[in-house]
Amino acid sequence: MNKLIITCAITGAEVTKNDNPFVPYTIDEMAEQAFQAYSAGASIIHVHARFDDGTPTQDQDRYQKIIEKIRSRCPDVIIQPSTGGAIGMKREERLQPTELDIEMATLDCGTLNFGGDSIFVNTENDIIHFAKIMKDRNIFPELECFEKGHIDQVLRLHRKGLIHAPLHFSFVLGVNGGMTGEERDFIFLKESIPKDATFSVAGIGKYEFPLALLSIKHGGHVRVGLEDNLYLEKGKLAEGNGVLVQKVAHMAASFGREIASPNEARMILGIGGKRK
Ligand code: KMH
Ligand code: ZN
Repeated sequence: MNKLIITCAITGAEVTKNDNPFVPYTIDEMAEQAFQAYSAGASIIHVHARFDDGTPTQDQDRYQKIIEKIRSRCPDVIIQPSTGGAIGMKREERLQPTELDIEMATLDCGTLNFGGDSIFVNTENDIIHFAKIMKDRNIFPELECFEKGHIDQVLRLHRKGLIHAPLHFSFVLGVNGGMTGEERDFIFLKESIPKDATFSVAGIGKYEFPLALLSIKHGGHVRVGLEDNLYLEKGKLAEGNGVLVQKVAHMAASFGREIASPNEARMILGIGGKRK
């Protein structure tokens, strides 16, 4: 089977140190968490910028500093900034990191409720705009789909020539407002994308490891990290991102699936050019 790409979503925009004291806010904390994840086998680091007090930001200078620091610790890793940012941020604010020298970013492919009164807004025009900016700037999009309708939206835009192959999906399942992450959901989504597309799964909360296991078995890729899940096992907080990645690496080993290095991940995804 193909090698496994592990992405680590080290911090997110919503979780806080009150939820888990290892959630990184400062630049040094982010670099340390990225390093631990990379050392455990992550080839992609999904990052949201935050200020030292934890406030999420899409500020370009802040991203630049975080990226430089992560690269100094993990020279070949793929850094994947978020263009989702935090709930309520506007298009241009969210797009700031795409002006930096990055090779990959998330592209959120539909609107959904996000708990309480929160709505994560990604209109069709937002998606088209984000896709065009990423294409123009040679940034490879990870197509974040929180339910099946988002996949259909991607495929419609792909047919119209507004989202380009290679298509790499991320099924983000278990958001309060999105699709659940049961086995039947996984199979349905996996069978809904083109045969030549690649995919990764990001299970929120309790779905993180069961979905990781399914994806390992079915030839998909896996995202874990404190953005998505705070626990190493039921009732036991994860002491950082490294242990979450390690758990997936062990699962992969038990299925005889090798872990991709960052440059192998670039090859698998079809991202042009090697870093380092
Ligand atoms: N923070 C969420 C509202 C992404 O990174 O592209 C959006 C999110 C998706 O985390
Ligand atoms: Zn994110």
